Amino acid sequence: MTEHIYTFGHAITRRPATSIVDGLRAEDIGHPDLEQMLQDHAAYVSTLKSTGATVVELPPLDEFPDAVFIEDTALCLPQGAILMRPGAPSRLGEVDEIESALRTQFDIIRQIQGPGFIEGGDILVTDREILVGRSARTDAAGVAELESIVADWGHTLREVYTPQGVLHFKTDCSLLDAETVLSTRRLDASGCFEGYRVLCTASGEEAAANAIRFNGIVIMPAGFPRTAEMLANADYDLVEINNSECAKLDGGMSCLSLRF
Ligand code: CIR
Repeated sequence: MTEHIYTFGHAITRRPATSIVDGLRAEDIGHPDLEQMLQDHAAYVSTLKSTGATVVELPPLDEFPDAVFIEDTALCLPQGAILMRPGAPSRLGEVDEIESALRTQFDIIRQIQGPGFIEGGDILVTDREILVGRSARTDAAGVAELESIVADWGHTLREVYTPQGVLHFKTDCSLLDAETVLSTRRLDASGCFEGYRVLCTASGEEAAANAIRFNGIVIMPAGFPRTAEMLANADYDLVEINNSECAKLDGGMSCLSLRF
């Protein structure tokens, strides 16, 4: 396969802990069931592995209920890894926990020092640029600090906006290939994807937008048949994974791994 930003040899995941019932959520629609989440997580890990990637599986962290959503703690780029500074106070300590795992994989590690905040869920990396959505978790100072780091590595960063009331930028979009993104209509309406081919989630299926392109496959949450059909018709090789439990905590396919 040609090398693209979605060509990955590695991923890091973290198993959900029993404390997952205390995870952050915008709206309480019931406690996640740990057993079901563990099953879904195992299916996710084996799907990543099925593409030939090596997957590091980190142990649960009971003191950090949201630590399974590991994507928010770092940004991994071909030149090195950058430790984030989560805007959710209860998640700040997750960064120290991921640092040691990243040190075994990356020679170069930089860190967002603050005072700004930024979470990985707000960052979409495409072949041509890094899009960062300001949100309730990612502020202008966090974006500016990331920009100064990635500029040294030759990346262009573009600041965009996460729709009001949406947790992260990537809650509402994913990269499908070098030219194409999957987006909700509300996010696409902001104009942030001008120059890309945009496929929009079916109405009522907005939660399907948090998918990931991982090597040859697109991993998406199960239960969104019209969006899945559209993607299959567009010739993407889909794997659907149950996301009922992570969805109770506003999490989805991208949040569950760091990919590099
Ligand atoms: C949180 O509110 O931080 C977690 N419950 C969900 C994080 C989801 N992460 C992501 O979309 N990258």
